[in-house]
Formats: sequence, C-alpha cells, structure tokens
Amino acid sequence: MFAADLVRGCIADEFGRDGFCVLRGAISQSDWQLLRERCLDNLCSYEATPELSDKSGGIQSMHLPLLGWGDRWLDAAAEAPTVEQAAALLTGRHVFCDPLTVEAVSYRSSVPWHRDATVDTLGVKFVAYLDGLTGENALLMAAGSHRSLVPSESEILALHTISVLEVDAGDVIAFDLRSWHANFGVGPRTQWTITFLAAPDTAAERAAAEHWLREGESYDAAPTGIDRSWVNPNWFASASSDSVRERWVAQMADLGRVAASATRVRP
Ligand SMILES: O=C(O)CCC(=O)C(=O)O
Repeated sequence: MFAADLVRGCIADEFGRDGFCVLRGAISQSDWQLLRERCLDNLCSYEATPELSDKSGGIQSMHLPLLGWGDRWLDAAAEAPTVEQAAALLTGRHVFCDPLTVEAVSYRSSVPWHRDATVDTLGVKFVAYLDGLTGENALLMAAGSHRSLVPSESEILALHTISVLEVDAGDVIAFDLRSWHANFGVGPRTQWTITFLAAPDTAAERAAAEHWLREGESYDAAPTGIDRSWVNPNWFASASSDSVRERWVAQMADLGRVAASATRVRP
C-alpha cells in the first residue's frame, strides 16, 4: 500500500536522529480514498458505542480494531509488503506487526504529552490522518525524545525541540514508540494506524517486546463491548494459509503472545 522505495537513506537517518519522520505521498490518492472510506465506514457502524470511547484523562477517542474483521482490502493494506519494508528500513531491523495495533482511531479532544511504549520497546508506529492535519490540530513531536527516558512533561519541553507536524492526504507519519508526542487540537481527527515491533536481538530488547505484547494480550482478554475483539481469533487461526501472517504469528508466539480465544468475541 505504501509507495515502493519510499524510505531512502536520509529519511531513515532522520527517523533515527529525531525519532519520527513524515513520509510525504506515501499512499497514492486512489488508495488513500479507499482507506479513508473504509475506515470511516467501519467507524460509523460503531459510532454510538460508549465502550469504544476512552475518556480517561479527559481524552475522547474511539479505537476500532480492523484486522481480520471482514474487510479484505483493509487486511491487505496492513499486510502489504511495502508497509513492513518501510518499518524495517526505518528501524534498520527485522520487524513484525502487532495485529492489535491495526486500528481506525477517532480523536475528539486534545491528547497530552505521552509516549506509546511504557518501557524501551523498539518499534515504529505509522499514522495516516485521513483528513490531513493542519493548524491547531497538528501533531507535536519532541525531537530526539525517543533516546531519553525523561520522566516529566517539563523536562521534555526543556530538553527537546518541539516539531509541529502538518500533513496532507497521502502523507504518513512514522514515529518511534518511545517518542514523546501530543496534540492540543480539539477538532476531530481520524487515523488509520499500524505498529511494527523490532525482532529483539538482546535480552533487554526481548523483555521490552514481551512487555508490549503482554499489555496487548491483556486488552485482548478484556471485553470490548462490541462484536469485535482486538484481534480476530480467525486471523490467528488462518496464519498458516498466509506466509506474512504466519511469520508474524510465529514471532509473537516466540515472545509468549498467544492467540485470542474465540469465546471472547460477543456473538
Ligand atoms: O492526534 C492525536 O490526537 C494524538 C495521536 C497519538 O497520540 C498517537 O497516534 O499515538
């Protein structure tokens, strides 16, 4: 789904240095239109579902799992080789997708400074804002913050230059899971998003990847309140019929992540 040869040396260098980059024109206008339509259609069917809204900390957002829920185009988009290749080139590592992170997300409030990984998990998150991002809705990134585990917002602001990311249709933001970011816009923002973890090389990296996947497994074990669990058990079950899926599932199994049970899905 991403353009081929999207990540060249200088972009990967920028990602390594700053902990994020913008992949301009990553998705063709025709694919973008389909991606937008399908994410919005999926979100629309669950719009009135309070269980999908996380209002903790004042954040109003709706996260809808996408992978394996019947939209083959969206599945193929997530599993496209060019997406995984971009993740591998940016991180300089073999990577695998955490299927739980393939989501349509709608934000309706500001989002305070935070980083997605609570420990030093190596990986990259791709975010496509389906209506672009401008003005006060721009995403703020603390450049270089992926390399320092600063404990407070004031330290982030003191130590790092804040970049303001505005994007157009077709652009994809890529950020290191340890990068601090925020959005102080209150206008509605809808994303398609997917995360890849680096296959761990050291014991510390392994522990951090296992920690990330255990957190995911705990979400998956909790009821979502809708007729979708975070990862469709059928997606796991069909892994052997698809070489990409099979490799991702084997990597996750090696790190202790097991398939979600079909019984958790509400009929
Ligand atoms: O755009 C936003 O409101 C925040 C996005 C964000 O925090 C994320 O994608 O992890």
